[in-house]
Amino acid sequence: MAKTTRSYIGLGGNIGDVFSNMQSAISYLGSHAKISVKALSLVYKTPPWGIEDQDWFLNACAEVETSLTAQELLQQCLEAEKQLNRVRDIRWGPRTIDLDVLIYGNEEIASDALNVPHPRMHERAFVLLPMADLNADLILKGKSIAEWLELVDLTEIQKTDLKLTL
Ligand code: A4P
Ligand code: MG
Repeated sequence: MAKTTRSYIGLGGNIGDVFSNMQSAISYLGSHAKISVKALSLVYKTPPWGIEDQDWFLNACAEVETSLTAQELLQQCLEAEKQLNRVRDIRWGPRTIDLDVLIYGNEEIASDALNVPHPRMHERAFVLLPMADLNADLILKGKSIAEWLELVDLTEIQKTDLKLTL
């Protein structure tokens, strides 16, 4: 592979067999010649954030190395969602699978189409906890993932026994 960038992808969903959808999304990304999936977090069961009147989510994160640009990587994530029959209707609403590009190297990009680091990740326990499995020392907005994690409410989140595979 040419010069690669380390990136972190957040996976979440609350409709249907979310674990199977997460695994399929990871396989889809990993099958791309320019994406190598390096590590996977544990899978967590998390209370819905934003719109609370919906089922609980499963959440996880993946560490990848890629020679794609951030925009191309997002495109692959959106393609994976499409393959898994994601229907977009309600913002923050129920979904079969949601893939977010959380971090792309040290790049800071702020546009509607692509915003990295993901603007809300540091305040979301369902992102920080799986991110800490992969890289608790990673610095985001001046604090490590471990430090951000101390500032959020983890009481309701449950670790599952589900194991994603590379
Ligand atoms: N977009 C911009 N930046 C990015 C990025 N870094 N990664 C654009 C991915 N997409 C990005 O996304 C809409 C558009 O955002 C994309 O087409 C892309 O061009 P979307 O996935 O259709 O919208 P969304 O996910 O409904 O909205 P948003 O604001 O991304 O929501 P979040 O922040 O992803 O929250 N509760 C729990 N417990 N667990 C969850 O996983 N997820 C959400 C969704 C709400 N509550 C949750 C969870
Ligand atoms: Mg999203």
